[in-house]
Amino acid sequence: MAASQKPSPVDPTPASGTLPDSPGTGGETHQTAGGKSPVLTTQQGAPVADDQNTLRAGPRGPALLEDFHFREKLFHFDHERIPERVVHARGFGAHGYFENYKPLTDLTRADLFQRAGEQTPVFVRFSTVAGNKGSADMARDVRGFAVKFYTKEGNWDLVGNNMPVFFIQDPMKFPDMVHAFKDEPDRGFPQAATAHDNAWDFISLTPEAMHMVMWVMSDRAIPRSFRFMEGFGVHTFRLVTAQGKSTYVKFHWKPKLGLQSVVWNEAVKINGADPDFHRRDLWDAIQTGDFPEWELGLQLFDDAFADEFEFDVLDPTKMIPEEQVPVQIVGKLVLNRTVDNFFAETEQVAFCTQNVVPGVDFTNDPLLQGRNFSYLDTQLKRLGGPNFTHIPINAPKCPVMNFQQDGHMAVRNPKGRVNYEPNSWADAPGPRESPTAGYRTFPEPINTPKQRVRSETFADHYSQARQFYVSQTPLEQQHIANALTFELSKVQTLAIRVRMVSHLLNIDAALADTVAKGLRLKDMPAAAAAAKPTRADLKPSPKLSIVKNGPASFKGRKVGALVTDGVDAGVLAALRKVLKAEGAVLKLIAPEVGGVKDSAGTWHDADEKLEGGPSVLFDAVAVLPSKGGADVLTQLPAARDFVADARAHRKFIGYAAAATPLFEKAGAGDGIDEGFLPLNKPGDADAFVAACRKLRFWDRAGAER
Ligand code: HDD
Repeated sequence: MAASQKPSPVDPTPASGTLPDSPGTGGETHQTAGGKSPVLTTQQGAPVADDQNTLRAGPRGPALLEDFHFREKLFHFDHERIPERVVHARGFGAHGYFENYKPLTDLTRADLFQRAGEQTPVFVRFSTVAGNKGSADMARDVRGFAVKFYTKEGNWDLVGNNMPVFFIQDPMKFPDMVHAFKDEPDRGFPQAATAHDNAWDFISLTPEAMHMVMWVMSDRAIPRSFRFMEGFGVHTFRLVTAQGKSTYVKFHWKPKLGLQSVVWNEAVKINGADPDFHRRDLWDAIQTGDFPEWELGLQLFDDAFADEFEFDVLDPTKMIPEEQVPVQIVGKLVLNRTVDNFFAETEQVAFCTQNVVPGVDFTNDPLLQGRNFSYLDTQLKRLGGPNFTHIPINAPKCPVMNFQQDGHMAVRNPKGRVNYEPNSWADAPGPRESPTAGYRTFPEPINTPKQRVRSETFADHYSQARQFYVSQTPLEQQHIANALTFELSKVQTLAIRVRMVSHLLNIDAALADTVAKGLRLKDMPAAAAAAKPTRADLKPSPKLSIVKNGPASFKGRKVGALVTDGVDAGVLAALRKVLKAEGAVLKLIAPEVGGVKDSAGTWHDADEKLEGGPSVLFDAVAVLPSKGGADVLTQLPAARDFVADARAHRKFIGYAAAATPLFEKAGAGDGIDEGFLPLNKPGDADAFVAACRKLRFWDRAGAER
């Protein structure tokens, strides 16, 4: 059987396509139940005759060691797993491009920013931090927002988060922080949660964490979708021009669809109803052509600003309010392609903060400097050797020319005799460095003693925590207090709870009071000793609130319509039409997954059976039973929960008049407020969808569940 050039069915990276095709089995096919299939082979390409039975001595005899197909199959299976990331293990990636709006030649020589309209391929991986690979998406946690730009002058990795600050100032503390946050070592739980003693013990002994704590206890830590959250490069970086001029920069990603989060009770229920909520959302959006977009924003400043700013721009626990240094939009990021293979791309992608390109440089932020060591180091363990840059998802899309060679799994091997420089091989000397085209580090003068110290300028731990808190709407402040109360209520050691409240007193007295009451502390502790007093004069920054920075439309959001047989055909059609025009999605939820027949006798397949499609999975709901259908729904606990949760989570609820008995049964009967909108005739759909643009009816009376 002759080998052919066609790719074999096991070609690991069809999309990236930089690996040589495996020879396969000559493209021979077999007729099978599912149509024509290529012939199954071993990894060595030998065709397989029987993949159902091991080779054995007689039908009931022992297995034979000679069975190379079985041994190879099991050997490969036994080695399928690679170590999961020590943090950010659970992630989801997608391909896309970055489009530069205008030349930034005055700011940076980075090639991707030189020409208007130029598109640079990117791969983005979103993640949670603490949970393992199989944990649920909606954990209260920071979200990773890592972007790999495949530029013409090498890969640039902007490895950010959805929060602009971090817990610690010095990378020496990173292993302690991560140990404390993850599951406790003796018991192996809790999973993907900081609501336990070790986490809060560490936090309460680390005052520099207080600003980040405010962010993580806010609704930023339970985003509705990756598509509706911001991203931040966190550290101050440098942009450097061809002439060597440096400008400080903070990188921002702004979601085109505005910000949105869920409420905590929803988050808890989403984790049960759909642990893959975020990855499914991103997958569905890209697969249906609703490509998520973010704009890249730059906060630019110079040494003069850095000197006069209230905080040290090298301190990663501080941010620069947008009101102080506006964010300038310079380009957009579009995610338009899901991966072909999760392992090959999302799992094997290796982000390294040290991956910068000419025109982008580091600053002396100590955390950034520490990260530059850690990321390269971790890939060696995770991906098994120094050649992880040969894996297609990590390989630059520009020429790679150097004399590094060999090592495990070397795929990109140079030809010829020369593997060093300088050399005197005139005919093929190989690559040489270029002082003009090459990367040049910004020559920042350094004249300072070597020492292990924390800069005095990093000492104010509470002022920006307060600024974040006072920038929130009252409802968002309540959510922060609730989150702190919940997390600390899971802490079994009273002294830790008390210590945390003593820090909160330095942030906001009312917040400390609410949490202390929520925990029922017998006595209010004294405020924690602070190296610097909290500044109450920092102006609130409206950009820090999610509610104040919501979307302009209901685009990209989902309505779950609970329907029964006899649902009004005209209303359903109108709702579908108006939502489509808005760029939103309608999902039908029915008592049975098969679907329902509408009032005109038309059949509609259901997207979810009621029990599998609770209202927590949607941004707004419509409750559209027929009269007879309402009698059925009132008997179903899941229908009552559907309504009760939607109401408690302050969602907009469109409803047919026939739904009223269900509302009563769900305990929502006398609470029909302006967030409930009638959907009795086709013309009602416009008003309902217009209301949904506000996302939630925050004014609804009564506490959230
Ligand atoms: Fe980190 C992964 C973001 C501080 C060490 N980090 C990782 C990822 C993101 C971040 C998004 C996942 C990348 C992916 O999807 O593969 N990390 C941050 C941010 C930080 C930060 C925004 C602070 C500003 N990290 C940080 C410190 C250290 C690390 C201080 C160590 C000194 N981070 C790692 C790591 C990881 C990682 C251990 C785990 C897997 C990986 O790198 O590739 O090296």
